[in-house]
Amino acid sequence: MIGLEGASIGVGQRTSESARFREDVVRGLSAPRKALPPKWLYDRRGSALFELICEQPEYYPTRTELGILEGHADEIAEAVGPGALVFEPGAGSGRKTALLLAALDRPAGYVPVDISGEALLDGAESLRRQFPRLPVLPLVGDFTGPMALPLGELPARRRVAFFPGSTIGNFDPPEAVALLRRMARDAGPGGALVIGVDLAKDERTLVRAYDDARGVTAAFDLNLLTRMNRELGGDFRLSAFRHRAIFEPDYSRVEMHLESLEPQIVTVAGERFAFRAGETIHTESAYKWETRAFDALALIAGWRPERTWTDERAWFAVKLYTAAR
Ligand code: AVI
Repeated sequence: MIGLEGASIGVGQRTSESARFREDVVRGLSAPRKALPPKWLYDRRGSALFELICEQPEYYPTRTELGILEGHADEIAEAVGPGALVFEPGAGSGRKTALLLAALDRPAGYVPVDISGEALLDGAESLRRQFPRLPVLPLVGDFTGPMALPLGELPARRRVAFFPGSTIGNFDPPEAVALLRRMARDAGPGGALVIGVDLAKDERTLVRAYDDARGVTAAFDLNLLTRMNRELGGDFRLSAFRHRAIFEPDYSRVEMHLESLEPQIVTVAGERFAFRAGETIHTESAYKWETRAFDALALIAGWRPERTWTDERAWFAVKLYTAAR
């Protein structure tokens, strides 16, 4: 991780990033069930496509969470209390953050954390314009890895992790616990967590949300093949794969897959990988939680449930936790 005084990613970090991508691709495509970590979906085009997904009529989470934040911002702010330092792992477009920051009583500062330095700085700049008196201190780093944030140096009444968007749903439960535990450590004693959690609901709604009629999610998923072609010298033919969204009730999760439409051999990262017709690369899981089950998960990670705000259909929850010990 790099402090943002210099605000640029060094060559060393870029190199190790691409080495990690290569490693994940070789390992993931060599496995009996091919799979890749979802974080690689977010190159520049992937991130732009994700923003577009959020505007699709079928993709309810963004709109629903924004509605909850808008409707309950004052209550959330009151429960968080004055003088909070807000840190946001994987900071996104900033709209949700702005809603929270605007409602909070004299927040001590805002620390967005993201691996994409450029997007991070753009977001930070926009928030500085909206909140000229608020210290905004962006940090470049991969929040999915074991990094500790240097937050102790910043004085605050309370440190608050803000993790909206149901990004937690993209982690398998053991990884989710590890991530929440790191947030608890970063928040420290008396810290809080405000998190967006997408809730379990009917299969049709879920599958449509991850396979929209305009094909934006399909383009987002297939873009991973384009990325492997460009960055790892791959020869994936995009027309030989299709995007699929599948609901797995046993795991209460939607899975995104890239399905090979024919038997084929693909070369990428200097290695050859055979695909059977119908074989898939599992590119993302999105867990859909029951609110109580999520509370139990959070408790394992050191967070005590305090409050839950939801929409009228109970499709999405914004939850507040406090550090348990
Ligand atoms: C970022 N994350 C919470 C999104 C989700 O809903 O799981 C990513 C996404 N993938 C396809 N559509 C949206």
